[in-house]
Amino acid sequence: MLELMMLIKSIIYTNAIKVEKNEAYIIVLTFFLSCAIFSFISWKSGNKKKRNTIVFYSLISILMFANAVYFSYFNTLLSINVLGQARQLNTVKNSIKHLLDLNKIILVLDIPFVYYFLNKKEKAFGKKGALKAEDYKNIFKTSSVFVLSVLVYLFGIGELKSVINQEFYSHQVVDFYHIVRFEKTSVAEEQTIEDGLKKIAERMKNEGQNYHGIGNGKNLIVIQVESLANFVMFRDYDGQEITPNLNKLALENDSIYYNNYFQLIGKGNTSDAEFVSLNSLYPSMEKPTYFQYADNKFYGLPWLMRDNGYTAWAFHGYKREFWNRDKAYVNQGFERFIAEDNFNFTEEIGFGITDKDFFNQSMFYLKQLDQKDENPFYAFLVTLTSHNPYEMPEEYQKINIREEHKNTLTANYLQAIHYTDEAIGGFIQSLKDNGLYDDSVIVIYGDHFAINAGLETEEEILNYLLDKPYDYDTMMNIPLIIHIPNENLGNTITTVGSQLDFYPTIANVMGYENTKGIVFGMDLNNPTRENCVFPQTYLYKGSVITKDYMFEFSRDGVYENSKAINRHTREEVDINKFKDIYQRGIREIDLSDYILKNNYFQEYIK
Ligand code: GP9
Ligand code: MN
Repeated sequence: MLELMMLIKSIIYTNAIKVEKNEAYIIVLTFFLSCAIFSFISWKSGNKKKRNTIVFYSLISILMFANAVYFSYFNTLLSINVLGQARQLNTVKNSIKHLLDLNKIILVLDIPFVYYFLNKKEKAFGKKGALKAEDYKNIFKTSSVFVLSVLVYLFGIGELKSVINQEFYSHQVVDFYHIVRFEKTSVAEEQTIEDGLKKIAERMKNEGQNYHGIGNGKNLIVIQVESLANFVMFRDYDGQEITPNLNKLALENDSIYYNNYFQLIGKGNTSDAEFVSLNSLYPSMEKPTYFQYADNKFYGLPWLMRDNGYTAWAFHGYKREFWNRDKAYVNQGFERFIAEDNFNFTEEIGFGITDKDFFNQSMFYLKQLDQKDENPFYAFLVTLTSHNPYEMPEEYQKINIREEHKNTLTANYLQAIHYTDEAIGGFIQSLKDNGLYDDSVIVIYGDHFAINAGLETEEEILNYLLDKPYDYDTMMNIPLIIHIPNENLGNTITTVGSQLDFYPTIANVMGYENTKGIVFGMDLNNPTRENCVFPQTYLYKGSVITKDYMFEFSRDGVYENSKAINRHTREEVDINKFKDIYQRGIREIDLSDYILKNNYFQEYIK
């Protein structure tokens, strides 16, 4: 009976994790593996048979459910590594009601019934008629033979890798293997890595004069905005401008606006957006980078600014230890972290302190920072209110939403980001009122997407709002604005870039050269190569976004099953022309990972 339930669950599960190829093989394999595992438990458990069976059954049902929910948010399967960070999975926790549907709930709904049934069965059949250890042994043997035959067959037809990467049980094994495997680089490999890193370091030498040093000597105020997606920029909903303050700022004559700019985060959401922007390194894909590499040495933007006389402070109105910021910020180079405990709440929305409170009270600390010494300062502010699920109190819902769009995540988001936009407008005014505006470079960008692509509930409103399909390239597109009061800039940059390019771009605007670290990004104002984005979350590692194309590396790990589209016409294109760039992406990510794994800058920065 349980095997049959597993068959049904396997069908629901493969559907939930959007298996596109080999679905039938995957389902059959899960079924035979379930038969083998359950008969093995019954055969070996003696009088603990019932307990062991129900415990195992519940465990795998919950794991399937967790994977299905996780997948609908992150478009990838859960890893044991991430389970260790469960406390940080706030995004999923808060938006869970938008991710749940009956199909997923069914995966765990039957556990009490199964428990009841197993109890009843034991009483009804008593000793008589029940299967004996010998029977279970036979079922185990038969199903194991089936499992092996299916595996051999899949190997024969060349589909083994695709199936193993997606099938429920084998995914757990593959995941576990990746975590425990012991990797030692050989001397020859070390040499190629060193050569690779040397090439990356060489391409950093950029004599680009576009906007070079225009912010030199000024304060640097960077605002990383929670869930600020680019699709709301210059967009209105039934004639109501969603982000009027940001739009105005982006188009001003003293601003540069980057409209082809992308997120590049790993498992650490907001904190990875910070990490990648500050360091121009790829995020870790094992754990949130701030946790995994809190003790590493870095030479990111805060260090560069400090080496040039600046004082660097970070501001965020949430718990100090969240995302391990309190520890990670030390090696990131921040000298002080103004966190939740430094603010007073006048009201609370969503996560906690409102953006308006945050900005208003940050002004007090900014003045302190300004008066600290003669030198300019670098302030890094991370906002909070426009966080998923974007539920704003009635009085802050300023956008009139049509009846049919009400209560969608997107409609909520429009209200929340509209509020944050107003808060940013207020902050800029207050910089003027407090005499800090003219001497500051103000930089604003989004930490990551707001609405996950592929949510059925959001389709209607997004179609209404946008003029093209809401795919991953729209989802991951975030705005970047560099505003330097009284400079004659007035430019929109369409060069493709990502958070990886933030540090070299800002460093050149501020006029400081990074001579100590290695950065993987490029100064977007002085392109030296055709830039592209190599995402690893939402799209799998190996995927690429270029000026004209989006190459989605297949989720089953097989290149031939990948997909590519023209970003302008949305038409499918031949995947073969992406082979080189796909390999380059993996290579760059691995080189960056080498830096993290080996605490590379420890030796490099003296
Ligand atoms: C919490 C805030 C939100 O400190 O940065 O983080 P997120 O859930 O978006 O990663
Ligand atoms: Mn965030």
